[in-house]
Parts: sequence; structure tokens; C-alpha cells
Amino acid sequence: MTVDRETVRLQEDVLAKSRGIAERNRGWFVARNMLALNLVSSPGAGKTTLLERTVADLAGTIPISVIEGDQHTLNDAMRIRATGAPVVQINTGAACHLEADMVARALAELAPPQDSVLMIENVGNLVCPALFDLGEHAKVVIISVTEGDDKPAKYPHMVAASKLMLINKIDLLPHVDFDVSACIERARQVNPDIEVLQVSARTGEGMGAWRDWIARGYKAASEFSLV
Ligand SMILES: Nc1nc2c(ncn2[C@@H]2O[C@H](COP(=O)(O)OP(=O)(O)OP(=O)(O)O)[C@@H](O)[C@H]2O)c(=O)[nH]1
Ligand SMILES: [Mg+2]
Repeated sequence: MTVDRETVRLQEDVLAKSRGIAERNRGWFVARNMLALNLVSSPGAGKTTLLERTVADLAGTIPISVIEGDQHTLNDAMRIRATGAPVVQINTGAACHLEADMVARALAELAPPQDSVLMIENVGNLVCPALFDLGEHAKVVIISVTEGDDKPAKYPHMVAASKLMLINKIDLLPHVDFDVSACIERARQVNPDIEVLQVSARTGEGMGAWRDWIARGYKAASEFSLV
């Protein structure tokens, strides 16, 4: 019993420390007029592919840099580097999510410019990353049509924590048993305010609306930091 209380106290200390660092990260973004987005999804939903296309689409408009989170490998950072965007890879080892202190260290290395967008690709996992604030303005959850339309109901914490749900791989809709309306309805049962966009990171369909969403968030973030 004593051990249990001690364990709970330590967990609370760790979470409180992490929240403090997340607040520092948020202040860091605000001071630099930056929009920071935390991309979360199950493994393979298309986060890196979406980022590759987003970097290309925003070229010449808003500067964008990327923090990549994976348990192992530099694969995703190498893919982003090939687009020309500045990138830092974090390898979490045994951990199944990014934490605020990892992002703080990556920011020191990345040194993103004022007036820019930071994309953080979290470790592919629909569970743990929901619990950890990194200091981002918003979490964006990506559900791909190959995963099944019941995922928002099965992983409600992630949907509740997210401002936007991107339904990706819509080019595959003719080949899979995925009901877009049912997926959106399930997401809104958990989070009535969640915004939804349908995209294909492969063909580019719907990417204009995603680009506009980022541009609006970027404008709001820079106006907020002037207050
Ligand atoms: N058909 C189709 N395939 C896609 C689309 N987006 C991504 N893919 C494919 O899905 C696979 C996984 O894509 P990634 O971008 O690596 O996914 P991820 O979410 O970054 O994966 P992790 O970082 O490992 O979690 C790759 O084979 C992509 O080419 C899409 O819109 N349509
Ligand atoms: Mg990836």
C-alpha cells in the first residue's frame, strides 16, 4: 500500500514536471510567432508522406521545420531532409511517445526561425501520445481509411485531445470497407468540436484545405503572440 502511494506520487511528479516543460515550450513558440502542430496516428497512417507533401505545398509561403519521433531509425528524418526542410530526429528507444523535454532539446538543435511552422511527428501510436502535452498549439490526429472507421470510438482519448482529424488515403476508398460518415460521426460523439478534413497525401486530393487550415492557424498564432 505504501509502495503504491509512493509510485502514484512519483508518477504525478513526473507528469507535473512534463507539464511545466510543455508550458515553457509553448512560451518559446509564442515568443517566436510560431505555430506548432503535433501529428499523431497509428503506425503507417501517412504522417511522413503528408509532411513531405505539406513541405512542398508551403514552399515559398511559410517556413516549415520538422521534429521526427520514432522509437528507432533515422528513416523519416531522411525523407524530410530530402524535401529541403530542416529536421531533427528523436529516437525514443523503449518509449511509445514524445515528451516535452525531448522536444525542448530538439528545438535547441533545430533552432527554427521566427514566424514559422513547426511540425512534430509523434511516434506512431494512437494511445500514449494523447496523454502528453508537448507545448503544441494543437494535436492533429490522422486516421487512414485502411484502418477501419471504428478507430475514433476505440481510441477516444486521442480524438478528444485533437483539434483536427485528417482522414488520409482517400484515394483507396473504392478498395476498402470504410464509411467516412460513420467515422466522422464516431469522432464527433467523442469530441463534438473536432474539425475534419479528407485528404490523400499520395494524390494531393484535399491538400489545399489542409494548407488553408495551417495558414489560418499560423495567422492566429502570430496574432495571439502580439497580445
Ligand atoms: N494510397 C495511399 N498511400 C499512402 C497515403 N499516405 C501514405 N501512404 C502510404 O502509407 C505508407 C506509410 O506512410 P508513412 O507516411 O510512412 O506513414 P507514417 O504514419 O509516417 O508511419 P510511421 O512513422 O511509421 O508511424 C507508405 O507506404 C505510404 O506511401 C495516401 O494518401 N494514399
Ligand atoms: Mg513517419
